[in-house]
Amino acid sequence: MELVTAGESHGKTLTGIIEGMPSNLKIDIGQIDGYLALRQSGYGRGARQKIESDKIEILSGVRNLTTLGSPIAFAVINNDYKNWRNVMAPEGCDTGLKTLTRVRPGHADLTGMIKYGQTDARNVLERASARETAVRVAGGSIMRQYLAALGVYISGYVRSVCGIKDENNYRFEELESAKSQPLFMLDGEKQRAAMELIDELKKAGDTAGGVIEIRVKGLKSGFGSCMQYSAKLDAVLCGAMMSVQAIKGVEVGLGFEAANLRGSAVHDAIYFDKNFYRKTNNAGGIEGGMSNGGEIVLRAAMKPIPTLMRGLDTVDYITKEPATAAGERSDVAAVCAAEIVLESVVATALAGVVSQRLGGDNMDEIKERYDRLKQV
Ligand code: EPS
Repeated sequence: MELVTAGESHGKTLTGIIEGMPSNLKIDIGQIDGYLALRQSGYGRGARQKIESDKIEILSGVRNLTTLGSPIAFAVINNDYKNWRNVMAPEGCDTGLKTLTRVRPGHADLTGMIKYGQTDARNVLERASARETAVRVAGGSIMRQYLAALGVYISGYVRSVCGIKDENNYRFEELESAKSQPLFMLDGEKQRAAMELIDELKKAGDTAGGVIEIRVKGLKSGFGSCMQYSAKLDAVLCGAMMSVQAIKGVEVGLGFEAANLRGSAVHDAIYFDKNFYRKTNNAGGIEGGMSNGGEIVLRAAMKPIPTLMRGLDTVDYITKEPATAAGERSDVAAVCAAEIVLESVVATALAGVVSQRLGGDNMDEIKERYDRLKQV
């Protein structure tokens, strides 16, 4: 099962197609729209979010709120297109408008212009923009409903913003309450400090990143593979997270911290009492490239957004003269958006892994196969 996306940031619409979704999955459109709204929320977002009000429009593959087993096509309309028609229209427009040549450090602008043979970074940045994540959230929310039908749930929260860190550990059931917080943080004091910092950065025309933790509960053991490198579950999930705009680092379980500790302090000892069990989950639910039945714990580091209102030093692509990088409007921080996007891409990647192992054409068949799996 996979998701393909298309669409430019200020184009007509973002679209997605899911291939391989089985039939008879009930679709909750309200829930999908809920995640789309959450992706637009969060302290530190910029002016664009006041223009957009993202909703999914399902175009095919679903009848009477139930999947048919055919490809599911869907769209998220860009409200801003009406203001950009004369810049972006596929049928003809003025490509001399809204050109960008003062290439922004940290963006796709410079390398993309050379690679795609462009003299205007607009032709690159429109697709590289994180606006594309709206349709990944829409698709990921459908994938999430497939996983939930099997009892697999995904949640997460923001762990740090620009170095202000929450060092606490939380139970899975506590995570969902983060979504009603302004920065999706669970430590109120740290969140207040982070909001103050965002206010300061906004005044200074600067930006912030952060660390996001994503957890998966209820996945049975044995998903992924120790037999072929490309099928390792950690490789698949981390690859999906790294595909999100602005993500520069990922870890599983103890992650980078494991490198500082001895083996005896890292590996989760195995016990038996009717079933196998562990007292710790430093592995983050994945051993040997396979889920081990424990909760999956993933973290991702988001770099500060590279469009700064104050503009960084750069060079104009055409004149080759020193310049200040372009910056019309920008988010100061988009860590909440990234949290929802990361949950969504993990859902999509995991649904792919699950469907590869279970196969099946309709949901009853798939649930039966999942229930029969031999467990650790
Ligand atoms: C983005 C720039 C901003 C962000 C955008 C990502 O858009 P604009 O150039 O229209 O002001 O708001 O993100 C979204 C529109 C979104 O929905 O997340 C960029 O350059 O990546």
